[in-house]
Amino acid sequence: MPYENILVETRGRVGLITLNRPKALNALCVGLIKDLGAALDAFEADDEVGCIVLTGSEKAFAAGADIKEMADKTYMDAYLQDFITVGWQRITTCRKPIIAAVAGYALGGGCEIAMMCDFIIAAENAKFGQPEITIGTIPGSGGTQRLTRFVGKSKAMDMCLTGRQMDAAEAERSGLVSRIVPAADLVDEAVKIADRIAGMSRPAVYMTKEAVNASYETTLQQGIMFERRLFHSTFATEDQKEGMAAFVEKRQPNFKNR
Ligand code: CO8
Repeated sequence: MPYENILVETRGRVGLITLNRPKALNALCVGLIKDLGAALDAFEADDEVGCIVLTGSEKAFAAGADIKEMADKTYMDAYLQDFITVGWQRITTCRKPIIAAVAGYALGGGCEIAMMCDFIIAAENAKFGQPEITIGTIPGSGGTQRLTRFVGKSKAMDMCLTGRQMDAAEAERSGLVSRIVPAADLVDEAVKIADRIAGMSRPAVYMTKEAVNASYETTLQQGIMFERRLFHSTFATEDQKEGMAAFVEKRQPNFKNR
């Protein structure tokens, strides 16, 4: 399927989506969000894809929602169109893991999209921020909520109230990103990590993702019980038998349900 605002390819069992609106620093226009949703649908349906990487350019992962597109919206437009909700949430409903590989600017909606992914790998030049306040609005796609959960209230409040940017080192220190890599290696490193995940048992991958995500939505005791039930259920899978047999036999596992 041809896309106008993104590039899509597979590398082995990894689906790679590259945001591609260079003239607008990958500003997230409606067409881009539609393309992204369609690409995720296609990868989700493809059994040959086990993990997805979402990236941008070296200068910008995404510089936010498209300001030119939304500048003249009225309250009624925003409310009746359910602006933001439609399309943007597709990332959060994907069962396959999505790694955000961020170089350059991840601002506003760009930072929010990165935070919707399962984890973030940053290039040394990555810059994260929620600058909406500088243009008279506030984050609209989870920025005030997810950033607070990642970095805590003090830093999230600082970022959202001042609009300042956080560099890669601060983002890693604060728990927003999982690793930093040289900009030139970003996509290759992200694909390597995604490939490792894509080689695991798919049911175990899905269950891991469901269990970690549950920790945001529930109490510790309920989360632990949810995890326990999923853990028990892995003993009904062929891949658990294969994984543990391979360990005992000192060989690599050959998972059936990848
Ligand atoms: N929207 C539209 N166009 C943009 C955006 C954007 N967010 N960001 C950059 N561009 C365009 C510029 O207008 C410029 O286009 P042109 O050449 O036609 O004038 C081109 O990209 C290059 O940008 P700059 O010349 O500004 O490049 P610089 O290197 O000088 O600066 C910056 C880079 C610092 C990233 C700067 O472009 C900037 O501040 N951008 C805006 C950042 C911002 O405020 N983002 C938040 C937007 S609001 C938001 O995301 C709300 C999210 C709510 C949920 C989503 C709802 C859909």
